Amino acid sequence: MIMNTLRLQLRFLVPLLLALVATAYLSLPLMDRLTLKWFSRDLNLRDELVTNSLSDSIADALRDNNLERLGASFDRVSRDERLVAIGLCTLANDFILRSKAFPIDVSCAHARELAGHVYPQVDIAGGPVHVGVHSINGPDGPMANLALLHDLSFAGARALLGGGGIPQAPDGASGELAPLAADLRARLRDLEDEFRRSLGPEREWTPERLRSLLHTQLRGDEVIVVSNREPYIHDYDSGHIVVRRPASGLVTAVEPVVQACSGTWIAHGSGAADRDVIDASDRIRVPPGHEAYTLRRIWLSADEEEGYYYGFANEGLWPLCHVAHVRPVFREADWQRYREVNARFADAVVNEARSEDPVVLVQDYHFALLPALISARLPRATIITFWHIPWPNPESFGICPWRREILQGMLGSTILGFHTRFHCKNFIETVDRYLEARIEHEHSVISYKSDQTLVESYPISIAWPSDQTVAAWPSPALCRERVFARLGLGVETRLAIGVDRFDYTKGILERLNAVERLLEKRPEWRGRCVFVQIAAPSRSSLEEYRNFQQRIEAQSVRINERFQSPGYRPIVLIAQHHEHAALTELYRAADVCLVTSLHDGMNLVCKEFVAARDDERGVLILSRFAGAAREMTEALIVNPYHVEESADALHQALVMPEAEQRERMASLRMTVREYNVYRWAGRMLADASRTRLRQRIEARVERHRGQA
Ligand code: ADQ
Repeated sequence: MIMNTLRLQLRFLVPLLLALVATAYLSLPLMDRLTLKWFSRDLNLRDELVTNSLSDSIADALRDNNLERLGASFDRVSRDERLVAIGLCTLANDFILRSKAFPIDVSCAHARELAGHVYPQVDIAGGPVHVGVHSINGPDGPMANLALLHDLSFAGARALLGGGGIPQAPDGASGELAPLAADLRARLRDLEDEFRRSLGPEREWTPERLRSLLHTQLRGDEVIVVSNREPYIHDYDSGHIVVRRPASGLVTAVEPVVQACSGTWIAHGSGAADRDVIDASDRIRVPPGHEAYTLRRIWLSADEEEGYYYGFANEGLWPLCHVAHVRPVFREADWQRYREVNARFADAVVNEARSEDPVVLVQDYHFALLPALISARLPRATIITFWHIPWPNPESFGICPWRREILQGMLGSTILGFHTRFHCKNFIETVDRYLEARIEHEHSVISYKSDQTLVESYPISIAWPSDQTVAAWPSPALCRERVFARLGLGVETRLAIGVDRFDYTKGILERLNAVERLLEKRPEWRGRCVFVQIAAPSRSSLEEYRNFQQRIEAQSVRINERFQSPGYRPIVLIAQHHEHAALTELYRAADVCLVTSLHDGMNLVCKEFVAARDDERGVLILSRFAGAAREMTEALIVNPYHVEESADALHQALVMPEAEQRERMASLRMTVREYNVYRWAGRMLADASRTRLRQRIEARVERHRGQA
């Protein structure tokens, strides 16, 4: 395990070293100090990880005076083609142990001295070698030093370095630079790819880590978020102003990120009391009582909302991108409103920007045109667009009459994110089909006109609840007691739940069919199993949505009439928005949670359910057509169109032994905790910071070439 970790770390160490050497070769006038610092910092971080992963076994071996096993480990590790040798030295610079290939003419003292250099290298028989020396600490302080020697000559390093050796500041570098510029560019891309892959799950992402990333890699850069839905809605309730949180996966995911990095969030002001709480510039600090960032509200006329939001976005793009067999509707007038509203939000971004190169996070399918509009007016901005819903295949997308304009708009993004690789692949194929763009499949980069867009998957998630949050929750037993009392359920009842917006993509009808089939084929559950569906009304001004809600209501009544008995109704449908605490209570009270989306970019309800179950009880049934199914494989995965399969899964969940529930839930919880929303944002922002760095380096290379 330790050795695997070590090998993994080394894979990323060497490219970074190469980049460090390349940086030195090209000299400081070309690469600024920031660049050097960036490489060194990451190099040191990797070095520390390697040492940390070995230090326990070294400390144990020293304490037990058992060096035999350690020697074998050293030899095994140094069989890696990139690691020349490992040596363990006393604090007085005597060797305790060294692998067979450790060069005879490099002493502990020499290694320490070399490691202190800016370019810590030595030439040995095989070529240039990098030297790192790191302290091994025991409970009472430093115990020994670990010397790590890495080969720098492999994988074409010599070609890049022009023969190896310790890099010198080049005389007349400009003449030699031109052929190197292309190499450098390619190398930087490779480096970015490898570094991105290295940001694996080995360190947990937290708000602090995200904040530190913003402060170190984006160094206080300005962050602006744009979404249609606002995170806080002010409304009137009996003459008083109240604040509501919308039922929105996007808000659930993005809000903790903006809280972590402050900045400005631009969104449509949709609450009846929204205008009564803002300042003269339509701004308000939120969250109420814990002000951490600025919400800037944009006002839309009824006509604009009708055409842009309900029309083009929700009757056109939403069904276009979801395979839920509802026909998309595209109207010319809606398209015009969509274009106008995108332009209005672009104005707002430009007005809000305090610098010429902010980091702008564009959220979702309401703003496909926004990236190119921003890029035209703030060419140095870094635009990260995240598409929260699936991306269809090129044939399906071809239905949209303005397919080219949509794609052109999105390709104004510096980074374009989807939940899964599959959606990225569909997008790249769609661009390939409808635009004349250059696609570098290897790096997942699309070049269109003067813009380059990295298309990458960033699976979204939730903020993992802190220990304090969990400690404040009522116990699962108390939650169960309260929910059962409220719903009038007998103590022996098994409770299955569904939590969704009222949306035809969520598979609510299919879920009801599964409950009906279960009661049909397994009469033992009649009177003993209740399914509670919480559904927040959504987009109710659209006929499709009103019809859908009516169908669900009618279906629930029909199933209840069929199976109810005195004191028993199998289906409880609550068409209401719930506060977060009420949802947590329900998640903690339930035996089973059903997520049966017909198609879903990710789905956060399943992650919220798992996060709420610190008792490791409860069973998740999850549609294979939700993006979440790719990560949450310990759920009972179903095809929601297959009613028999879903009914059987429900039965299996209801009878699942406690030990199996625990095993599955513990594993699901580990996944959601590790792949949390800070990782989602952190990976995107880290990619943005590397892109910004690369662009700065490329601009300098170009300038230098121009001068040469
Ligand atoms: P949504 O389609 O909105 O999100 P989802 O990811 O399931 O779907 O998130 C719904 C959110 O609303 C959850 O946080 C849930 O708790 C909340 N919610 C649902 N019903 C509620 C109710 N009755 N009362 C209060 N809150 C309720 C879109 C995509 C998803 C993607 C997210 C995030 O469609 O696939 O996961 O964005 O990218």
